[in-house]
Amino acid sequence: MNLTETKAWSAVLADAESNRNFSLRAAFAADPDRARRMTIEAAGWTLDYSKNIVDAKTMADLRAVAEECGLKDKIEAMFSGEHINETEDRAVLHVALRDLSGGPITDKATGKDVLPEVREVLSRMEGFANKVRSGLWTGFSGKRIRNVVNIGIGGSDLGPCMATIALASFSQRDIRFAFVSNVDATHFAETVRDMDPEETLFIVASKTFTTLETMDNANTAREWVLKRYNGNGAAVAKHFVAVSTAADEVAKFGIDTANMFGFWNWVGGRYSLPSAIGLSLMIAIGPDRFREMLGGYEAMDAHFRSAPLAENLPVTMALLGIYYNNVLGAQSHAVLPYDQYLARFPAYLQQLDMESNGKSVDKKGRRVSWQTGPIVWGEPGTNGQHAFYQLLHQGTKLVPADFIGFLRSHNPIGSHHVHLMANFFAQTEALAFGKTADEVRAEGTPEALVAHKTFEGNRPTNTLVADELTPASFGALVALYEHKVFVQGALWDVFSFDQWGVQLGKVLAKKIIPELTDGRPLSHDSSTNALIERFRAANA
Ligand code: G6Q
Repeated sequence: MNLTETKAWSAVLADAESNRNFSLRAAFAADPDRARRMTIEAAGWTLDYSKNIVDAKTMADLRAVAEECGLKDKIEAMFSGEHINETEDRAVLHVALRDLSGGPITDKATGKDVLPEVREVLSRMEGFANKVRSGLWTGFSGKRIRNVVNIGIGGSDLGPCMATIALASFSQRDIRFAFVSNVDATHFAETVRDMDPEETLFIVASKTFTTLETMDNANTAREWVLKRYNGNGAAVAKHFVAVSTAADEVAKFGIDTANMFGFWNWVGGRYSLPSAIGLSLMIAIGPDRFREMLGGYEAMDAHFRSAPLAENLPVTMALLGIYYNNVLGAQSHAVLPYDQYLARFPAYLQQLDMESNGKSVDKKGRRVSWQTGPIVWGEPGTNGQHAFYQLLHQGTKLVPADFIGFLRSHNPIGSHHVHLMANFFAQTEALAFGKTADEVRAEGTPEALVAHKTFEGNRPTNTLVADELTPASFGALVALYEHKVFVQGALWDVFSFDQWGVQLGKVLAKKIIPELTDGRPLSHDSSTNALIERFRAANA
């Protein structure tokens, strides 16, 4: 059942109708307790959702929609290993990757408890990470590893890249961490420019080990290393390890499968950070911190699974998003972290959310008549303020936004953190309450400027706060968004764990590759033909 088929959906639509003139100023004035009532906590995070343009009745009706859609059962189906990724016939068990204490968790198809293997890989990763960190693992010529370069793309890049930046204050600083993803050789060339191959360890991260971009970059990296060792292939084993599910392909590349860290087909790429895909992160922050991160994930998982809908953080954020997306017509959702360490978090969420819920057919394959996933975007505060916030405050678009901040800074220098957080608090206040024309006039503003200086307010925001950015709070934050995406996909009745939409372009590119390098006749449309001809001419 999708959200529009529920009985409660008409109540939600009626709420929106009767709340057409909803005013956050009026709502806060009428209820001094609003902020307290609309604040919930879990796994070290506080969500204040009081600055959303909803009242208690709308929230209750949205929760009723979730109940009717069978959300609780769907959550249980995921946690209990059912094959909810039906189009790929797979279980969806990323929650097993961070189940440090419980279990068993059974993949329903195989009847096998997946946790023993999860724990075995985790401990092999720990052994390896410790060797690299301590200098026990060296390059082929005996030099200490100073650079760790993860080669991967999509889910095999965005998670570890984002997380290594996010947790940089916990990382071992005498090793440099870099991420090469783009098939554009510039990415590889510029990344390794100042690196010594003898001091560089490549982690080739690819679930399938056949991805074009990753294999191109891995092959180029192998040539770069071998050039230093005069073509001695024995060097590969010391400078390359793999994270993959495909042992044969890994061996073919020349990597010793003893240095391969596996994961499983029930881990989706964009959900794979807490698997072996996080190896680069584990080398950066160390196994203990990595486990703390898994603990943060696990705490949010437990909250998501057991908390009543009204107190459930991921569910609440998901329902608010649905209200804006499906009722009020918002097309996008902004994520605005007020912490430089989370600079890549919006990019990470773009994949998590848009690849999961950017679908236009329901689970039965019928074209949806309701909106599905929003466009997710954002930049760290305060940079965004000096760029696109103009549109947030005075534009014609409804852009719900999540403001994410920390009470304490890892870099408590001068007044920076006070200035940062003052802006953090000021922005949601300004967006919610605006500034009326009368208030503008009262400042003596000439009448011709009043309209320009007026802020209508009622621009909805969530505020998410934790004490400090730690591995645990970070893990909980990622899990929060994973589960938010899950809830939305469940109510939109789409398959959130496949990504067929990325296939067509890949297949066409494979066809075009030889066409760019030989003179074979072209049979595309006139636009594509002409563009290919131009490339041929320029490279003749
Ligand atoms: C994520 C997607 C996708 C995938 C990449 C890399 O959910 O499946 O982004 O992670 O295409 O795939 P490989 O790990 O197989 O190279």
